[in-house]
Amino acid sequence: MADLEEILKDVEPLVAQSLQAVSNAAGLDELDRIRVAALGKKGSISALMAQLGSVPADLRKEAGARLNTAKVAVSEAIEARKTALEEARLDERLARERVDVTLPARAADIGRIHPVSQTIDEVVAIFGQMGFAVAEGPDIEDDFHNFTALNFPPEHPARMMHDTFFLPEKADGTRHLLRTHTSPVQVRTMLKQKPPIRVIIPGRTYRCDSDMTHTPMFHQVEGLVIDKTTHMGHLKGCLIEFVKTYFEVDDVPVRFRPSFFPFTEPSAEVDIGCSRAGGELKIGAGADWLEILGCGMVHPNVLRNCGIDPDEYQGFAFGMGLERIAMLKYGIPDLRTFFDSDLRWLKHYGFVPLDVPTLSGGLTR
Ligand code: 2NL
Repeated sequence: MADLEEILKDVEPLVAQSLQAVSNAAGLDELDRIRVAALGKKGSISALMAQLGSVPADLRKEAGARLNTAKVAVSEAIEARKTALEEARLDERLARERVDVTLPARAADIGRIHPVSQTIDEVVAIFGQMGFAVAEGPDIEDDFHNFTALNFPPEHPARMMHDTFFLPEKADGTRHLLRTHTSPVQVRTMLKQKPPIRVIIPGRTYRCDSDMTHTPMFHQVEGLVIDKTTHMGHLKGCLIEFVKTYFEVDDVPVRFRPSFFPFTEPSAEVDIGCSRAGGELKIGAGADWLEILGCGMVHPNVLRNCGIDPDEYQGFAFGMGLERIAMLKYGIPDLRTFFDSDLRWLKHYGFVPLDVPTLSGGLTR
């Protein structure tokens, strides 16, 4: 009569040997070989199980239970070791592939921001800080929004064919046009929004003009402030603040020179001090003046045309050429190169995309 201990004498050493091998396993491959050697189809523990058939019936149940316990013990040890090895492998990989997300971005060749876009971003950052919102409107306009509402007299030369791009005439005799300034967006803003209003409008503008200093498409930024007591002092303070911040100079002389626009009264052009010593232009105190923008108090006719009562409200407006102020700040000598799509030019005068202009972080780095 076979006795139970006799049948199972090999089990304990086998389990001990397997557990030892498992805890010594240095890698997942080795661990898998140990699993196959013990629990695989031809494994040592599987071989013992296969002999259960020849165990006397009265001992078979107990022998089976003991063998199963052995199998579970080895199997659990393998699983635990596997988890530990996988975690160690993951930790090692995480350490090896660690990325320092606080490092500055590399100025890799991911393109450049065009100086016009950079200048728009800077202007928006400056006026944004002063509480201005950005407004946009269509490039294709009608006569009312581009001229009539802005107090242009019917025979004003700017309305002429040779200054304005007109679209083909429609059946009713009217024709659309490419906006000659961004002012129609201010007209639209006043028509749909109750004062107080504080907006700037950067955008494309079009004039039938092309020579050394003019391109048929160029960019403007205009600003508009309307409230009950807005006055010329606000206009001056606002624009002086802009000039100092934009050109990054504290002591820049600013001069307001009387001028004329149909849509403002009084009107002024703004000059800033500069020096041209040795052929190099420097913004700031110096012997020369440089015109940079036009401005004035919004004409009462314009307010009326836009549904605002000039006896209750008044405001100021200003406009400047973006390419011009970009050329002055960044020393770009030729306007027409802005629109050549020359990659070498863009590489030289463009800006790295991740250096977004902010007043706290600096407009330009
Ligand atoms: C310039 C001068 C200017 C304005 C633009 C404006 C707009 C409205 C009403 C009144 Cl809706 N004024 N805009 C005012 C003064 C000057 O631009 O030299 N731009 C390049």
